[in-house]
Amino acid sequence: MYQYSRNDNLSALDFVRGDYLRELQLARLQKIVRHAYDHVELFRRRMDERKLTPDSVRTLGDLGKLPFMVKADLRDTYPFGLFAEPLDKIVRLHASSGTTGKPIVVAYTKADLEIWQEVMKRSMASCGLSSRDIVQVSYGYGLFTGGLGAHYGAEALGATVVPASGGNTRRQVMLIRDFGVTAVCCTPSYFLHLIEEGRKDGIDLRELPIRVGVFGAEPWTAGMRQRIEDEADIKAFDIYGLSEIIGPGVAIECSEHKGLHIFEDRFYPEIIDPDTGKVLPDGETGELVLTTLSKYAMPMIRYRTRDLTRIISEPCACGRTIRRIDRIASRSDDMFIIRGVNVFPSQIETALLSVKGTSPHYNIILYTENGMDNIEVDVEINEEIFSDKVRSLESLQAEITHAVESLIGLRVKVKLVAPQLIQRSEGKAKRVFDRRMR
Ligand code: DLL
Repeated sequence: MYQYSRNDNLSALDFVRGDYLRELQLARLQKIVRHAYDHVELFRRRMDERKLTPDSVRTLGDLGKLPFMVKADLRDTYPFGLFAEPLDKIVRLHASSGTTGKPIVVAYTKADLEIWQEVMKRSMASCGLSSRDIVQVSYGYGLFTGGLGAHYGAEALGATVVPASGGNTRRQVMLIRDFGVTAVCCTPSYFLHLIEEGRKDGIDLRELPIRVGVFGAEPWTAGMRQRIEDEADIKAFDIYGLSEIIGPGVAIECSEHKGLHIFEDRFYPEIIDPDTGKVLPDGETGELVLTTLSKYAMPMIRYRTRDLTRIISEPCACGRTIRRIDRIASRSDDMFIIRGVNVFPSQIETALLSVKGTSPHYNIILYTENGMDNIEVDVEINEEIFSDKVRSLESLQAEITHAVESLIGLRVKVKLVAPQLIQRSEGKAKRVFDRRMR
């Protein structure tokens, strides 16, 4: 039996029975594989090398035989080499810069954009939003998919959209107050910045109508969510996506906040062992691999996201029958190895925020001393801690050091830095600085 959760106005597809969904996925998969084979040279070559044809896909399980696609494929075929439709059918391009070299370019047909809008509309509804909401979109507008993705989804829902884009932070807070904004879409790190800038102008988000945050585009921990929810008195929802697959709207939390529902009628998820490429069963953690079941301008078949998670197939109390993925705590390429120990930045954030009174503004610096790799964590302290007579800075530093060291099992140097010294982000936060000598 399907229980419709509060505030839902999702399309019927969210409630389809599992067996029908599998049939739909297979039909869409067969069609998209044929389309990619017919129009994308790189894909056809890899299929041919493996003596596979589109007819080799007879069941969903057959997907496991197909070759993977990786980010380098997009760079190697820059700019239009993976397009599967002629340019006159392509109506939008987006690009993601990455840290090095050429950007990766992604393309959409009109129908692809409609699907994107639909999954974003469902995402907004899953956060309890409706046409009565005023939604401020503070993801960057432009080549980044965040701004326009959230914009069209919120608009399709009938909400009143405030297309603020990133930056000009003080004015953003003013708009939130003056317009009575009820939801903000941005990166969690930028929302922290909004809270802080508001305070400087005597605006406390807790006293305003804002009640929902749609946060994603970067990893954030449960501890960070708690801080944000407490400091703004809102409900924070985790939204996941990536340019290569569509942008935001691949997966979203529901009111249960126990994982992100993946819109698997459009994006087929697999989890693989990142070292062997072997498909892992639901429940096991590994690298998320996604196949776009109906994106025609640039189909991605078995795209290795590098994001680490697991599939949760148990039914969700919200009533949606599509599966969930666990929050993406990290990417396989975020991990660093210090003296043989694997460390994820998210572990450091978790430890840091478990200490009462710490600020969520920090940097992780990797450096070499006497030939050994080390970690330094710079944590900003706020004015309150400065003036806290009860707890000395030394004891705070010791507490943080202990929390981080016991979680990661390595010695770390913790430095407390003065308020406002850690750079604030307007989009995706950069918190790890690798200054190791190689
Ligand atoms: O960040 C799309 C997006 C925009 C998602 C707005 C959510 C909200 P890219 O710039 O291509 O696209 O970056 C994609 O960001 O592979 C993850 O590593 C990371 N990422 C995105 N959402 C989350 C999330 C957009 N909720 C890359 N949690 C992905 C953790 C996330 N990491």
